[in-house]
Amino acid sequence: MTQRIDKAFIAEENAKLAGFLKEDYEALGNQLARDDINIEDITAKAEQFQIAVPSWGTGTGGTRFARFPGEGEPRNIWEKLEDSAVINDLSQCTERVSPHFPWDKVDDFTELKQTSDSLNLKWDSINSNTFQDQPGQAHSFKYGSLSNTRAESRDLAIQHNLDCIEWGKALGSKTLTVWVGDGSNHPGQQHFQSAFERYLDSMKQIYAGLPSDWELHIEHKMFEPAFYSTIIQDWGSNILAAMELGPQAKSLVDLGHHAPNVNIEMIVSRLIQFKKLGGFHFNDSKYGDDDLDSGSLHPYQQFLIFNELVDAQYRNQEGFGPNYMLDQSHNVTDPIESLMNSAASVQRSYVAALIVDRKKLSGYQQDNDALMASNTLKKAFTTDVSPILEMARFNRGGAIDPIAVYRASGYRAQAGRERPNSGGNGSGIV
Ligand code: PSV
Ligand code: MN
Ligand code: MN
Repeated sequence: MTQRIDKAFIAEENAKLAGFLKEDYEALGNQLARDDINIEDITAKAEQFQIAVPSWGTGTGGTRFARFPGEGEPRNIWEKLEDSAVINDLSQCTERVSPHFPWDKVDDFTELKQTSDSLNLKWDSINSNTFQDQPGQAHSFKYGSLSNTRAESRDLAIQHNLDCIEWGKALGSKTLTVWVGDGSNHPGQQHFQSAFERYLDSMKQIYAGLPSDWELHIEHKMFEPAFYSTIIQDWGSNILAAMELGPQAKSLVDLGHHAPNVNIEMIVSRLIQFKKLGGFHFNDSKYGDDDLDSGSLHPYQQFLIFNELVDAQYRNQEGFGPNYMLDQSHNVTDPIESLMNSAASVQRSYVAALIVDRKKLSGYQQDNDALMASNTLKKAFTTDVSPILEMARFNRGGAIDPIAVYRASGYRAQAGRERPNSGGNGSGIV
């Protein structure tokens, strides 16, 4: 097993920065105190924040043109867990891993659960995969899975999702996330209503197999792989499906799955209002489903989403408690570094949203003072909350500077030696 990063080593590296952190934390504490914000309260909340890592994100991603494998990539779910443990040891906010079946090949789920326990990791939402055929598959998903015109293909897709629930039970998960690429590439290829009816009928069968304490998350995406129409193309179709299925069905928002310029934070607000916000796949994008690192392009959008989330949290909105997860593809960076950076970026948006002066904001909204309302949000967004994030990690035994500690540890080079024949991320994406 690839050597974990030693706790003593993390402590040694932290000792080099602890003095500076104390100074910066004090300065920020004084600044926040002017607005009656107690920095310790915010840090305590930051320490509670968790965002799941996708198992497939630990391998190098790629595009349909090429993939450039990185050194020492994990070759299987066990090695993906090792890398996930390193991410969590340093970041202290990623204790859950979200698996993708059958990309993650598992014979013995009890053994897998024991391994994750030993690494202090838990399991987040189970992702099913009916968007590609597996070797030897009896009935193809070429023309769709849950909405296929042929019952044999639909039944296979339904059964796979029911299997995912069983595997998830063994791992202690409580959520199934269903994303399908079903759709059409040519006008006229598909009868929109009949296809949606078939999809709903299949989803009802999956919903019927859901344990009472589970949720079923439906993920929408505008296009790709279908380039003319997609069955669950936006949050409208998504919430319709979730409402049709019942209270355990909710919508999942992947930030890269909307039309350009769509107001995602407003979609989030609507879903919250109707108790249908299931969770998130965080990433960033410039053109489409780019799966770039979270907050690397649109940190303000990410903050505005958290502004809605924190607002709902403070209002104790009924039925509110979404799953947070990263869903990214790392083509040119070390996936461990990108995932640590991204988790911290999302956590930063959360913390910045916590320091929004909500009383003032509400007053400005009431008085239609657009400029001051906007400035209230901007003030929180532009406050550098880094010392809070650093202190939260430090207090929990993580790294003040996760990337620096990771690089100094030599973990990647060691993984390269121990995983000589890596070169596949097991995701099937090339
Ligand atoms: C589809 O683009 C998606 O966002 C879904 O969440 C899949 O499970 C994942 O990407 C696969 O990378
Ligand atoms: Mn996604
Ligand atoms: Mn996607």
